[in-house]
Amino acid sequence: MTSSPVVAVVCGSRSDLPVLRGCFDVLDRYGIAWEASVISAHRQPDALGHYVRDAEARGVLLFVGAAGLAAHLPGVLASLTARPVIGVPLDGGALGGADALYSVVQMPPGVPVAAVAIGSAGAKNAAHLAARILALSDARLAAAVEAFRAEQAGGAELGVDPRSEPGTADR
Ligand code: AIR
Repeated sequence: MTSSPVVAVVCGSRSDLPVLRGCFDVLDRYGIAWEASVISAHRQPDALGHYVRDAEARGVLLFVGAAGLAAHLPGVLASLTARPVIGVPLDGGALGGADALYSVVQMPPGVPVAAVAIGSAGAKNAAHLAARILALSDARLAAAVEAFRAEQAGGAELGVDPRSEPGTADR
């Protein structure tokens, strides 16, 4: 990325990075400059505080926090910054991501986190939501969001024959 990042994606472990691929791809598609870091709110709490202050000073406008298990990273990010925080709960353990979802979504009043779906759908939607938030003050991005919506709306298929779809015969 050549321009200064406006979205900072932070995840709790290197093991989270593969599922975040969709987030980075969507940010790229919108032409949003982003940076990614691995900082655990539990394992590296001091580093997280330093990072958020530095990122804000460099012009980051919005944070995405992604973690599994007891996923406190988005909430701690929201405690450290007044900028919008989107939280992505990840499926990383015995509870199938429900543990992370509850950890991300059940924030106390006054410390908001915009929680998205568990896993890769949420990772992609974190980027789409970031684009919509940033588009409020960015005409180029607003046009890109509308272009995506139009493209997606063009995907409707009328009169499909479900019997010709592979893998549906035994359901
Ligand atoms: N995690 C790391 N620190 C705090 C939390 N909640 C999460 C990571 C990852 C999971 O714990 O976000 O989803 C397992 O991390 P690891 O490093 O053991 O693979």
